Formats: sequence, structure tokens, C-alpha cells
Amino acid sequence: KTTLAAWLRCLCLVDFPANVQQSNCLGGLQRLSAEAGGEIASHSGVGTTNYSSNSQCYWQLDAPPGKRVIVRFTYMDLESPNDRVTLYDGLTTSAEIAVVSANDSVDYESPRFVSSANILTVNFYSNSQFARKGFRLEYNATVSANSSACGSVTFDDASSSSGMIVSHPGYDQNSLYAASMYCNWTLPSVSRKFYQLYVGNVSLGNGDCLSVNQGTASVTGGSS
Ligand SMILES: *[C@@H]1O[C@H](CO)[C@@H](O)[C@H](O)[C@H]1NC(C)=O
Ligand SMILES: *[C@@H]1O[C@H](CO)[C@@H](O)[C@H](O)[C@H]1NC(C)=O
Ligand SMILES: *[C@@H]1O[C@H](CO)[C@@H](O)[C@H](O)[C@H]1NC(C)=O
Ligand SMILES: *[C@@H]1O[C@H](CO)[C@@H](O)[C@H](O)[C@H]1NC(C)=O
Ligand SMILES: *[C@@H]1O[C@H](CO)[C@@H](O)[C@H](O)[C@H]1NC(C)=O
Ligand SMILES: *[C@@H]1O[C@H](CO)[C@@H](O)[C@H](O)[C@H]1NC(C)=O
Ligand SMILES: [Ca+2]
Repeated sequence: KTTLAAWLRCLCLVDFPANVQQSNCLGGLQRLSAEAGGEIASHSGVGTTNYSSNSQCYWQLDAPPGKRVIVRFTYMDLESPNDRVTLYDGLTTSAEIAVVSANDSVDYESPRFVSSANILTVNFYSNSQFARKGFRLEYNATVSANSSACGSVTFDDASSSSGMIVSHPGYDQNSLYAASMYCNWTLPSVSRKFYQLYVGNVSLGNGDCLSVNQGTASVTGGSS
């Protein structure tokens, strides 16, 4: 029994952010189920009234083990760069995913940010003066890829004149591709025709890259 109690106490010490003061937040420290999906807002009047200065708010988004948390801003109006939202990978503030601050949604099209494990921590900070209309963040849980299998090329018809390439099986079911993948797709040559490629629905992690050779297109970089 004493061993269990000691172990639990130890767990509480690392239970971020027990020692962090929240200020001007919608509630106390909030732990939310990412799997249920939902929205976080800077304050109740987001989009119409200004948020409070001196805000310091944390939210913890928990997905079940084996899943990851995926978030996206649906509204953005912060006094940039002083007021900001920081996304952290996990339960502590040691690993930053991104710091986001933009004056308005017109300047900012939100990528989707994903945690590497099942917890993502969100912090909203505003300094002592000048506020704006806040932010809204949509969250959800997503499955990790099961394998690093590459997707395939599917043709729309027997003449192979049009078709689609997908990165991995399950891409359309909110599943993520795996780490350390290398996929190579070669399209057949069709006599007296050339290919026109349209790259759609690109969502890549940092350091990942999609390139098309024999052409000019090359897409790199952060998620979007
Ligand atoms: C979360 O994902 C599920 C399954 O894809 C979807 O049904 C639900 O609408 C999403 N919720 C939010 C808030 O995006
Ligand atoms: C946001 O607006 C302020 C005031 O108009 C301006 O000084 C600042 O440069 C803007 N920030 C960005 C990132 O555009
Ligand atoms: C919101 O704050 C800005 C300064 O950042 C100020 O110009 C504006 O009047 C404020 N709006 C409201 C409704 O208080
Ligand atoms: C991953 O594997 C599990 C167990 O084999 C299966 O239930 C699940 O549907 C798979 N998910 C995807 C995205 O393929
Ligand atoms: C990918 O395809 C290119 C062009 O056919 C080829 O040169 C390269 O060796 C291939 N790489 C792999 C790992 O298959
Ligand atoms: C791209 O995403 C849009 C909106 O989410 C969806 O309607 C469309 O089917 C997707 N296209 C492909 C090729 O997956
Ligand atoms: Ca401010």
C-alpha cells in the first residue's frame, strides 16, 4: 500500500501543470477527451469581444493510448506577436509543436497539428495590453498508421488515362502515414500522351517531402 501511495504521489509531481497558475481563463485547468472531438476558445466572446489581457490558460487534450491528437485553428485574431497560442507535444512544456500568433484569420490559414503520442497541451498567453477577438481551435483524435505500407496507384479506366495516387492505405479515414516511409510511384507511359498532375489534399509533417520528377513540381514541409 505505501509503495502504491508513493508511486501515485510521484506521478502527481510530473502531472503538468499542477504548479501553473491559470489566469483569466474560461475555467480551471481543463482536460478534454480528444476522441470526443470539440473546440477550445480563448474566451466566451470569441469573434465579438476582446479576450482579457494577462491570460495564461492551459488545456490538455487526451486521446486513448495508440491514438494521436489532431488540432486546427478555425478562428484566429491575436495581438501578434505578443499574444500567442503554443502547442506542446505531450503533458509537459518541454517539446513545442508550434507557436501560433496572427492578427487575423485572413492572414492565417491553419495547418493541422498532430501530437506524436496521445496527449497534446495547448497554452494561450496574452500580455498586459492590447487584446483582440481571440481564437478557436478544433480538436480530435486520429489513428496512427498501422504500417509503413505505401499507397497505390488506381486508374479510373482500362486505358489508364486518369487515376489517383494515395500516400498510404487509410489516408481517407483520418489515418496518418507512418514515419520513415519511402514511396516511389512510377506511372506507365501512354503513347502520344503526357501526364498532367494535380496535387491535392497535401498534409505533410516537417521534414517530409513529396516530389514529382520529369516535371517541375515539388512540395515540401510542415503540415497543412
Ligand atoms: C472528429 O472526428 C470524427 C471522426 O472522423 C468526426 O465524426 C467528428 O465530427 C470530428 N469532430 C470534430 C469536432 O472535428
Ligand atoms: C499585427 O498588427 C499590429 C498592429 O496593427 C502590427 O504592428 C503587427 O505587425 C501585426 N502583426 C503581424 C504578424 O502582422
Ligand atoms: C479591443 O482592443 C483593441 C485594442 O487592441 C481596441 O482598439 C478595441 O476598441 C477593443 N474592442 C473592444 C470591444 O473593447
Ligand atoms: C490497425 O490495426 C488494427 C488491429 O489490427 C485494426 O483494428 C485497425 O482497423 C487498423 N487501422 C487502420 C487505420 O488500418
Ligand atoms: C525510384 O524510382 C526511380 C526512377 O525510376 C529510380 O531511379 C529509383 O531507384 C527508385 N527508388 C527506389 C527506392 O525504388
Ligand atoms: C480532399 O479533401 C476534400 C475535403 O476534405 C474531400 O472532399 C475530397 O474528397 C478529398 N479528395 C481526395 C482525392 O481525397
Ligand atoms: Ca496583448
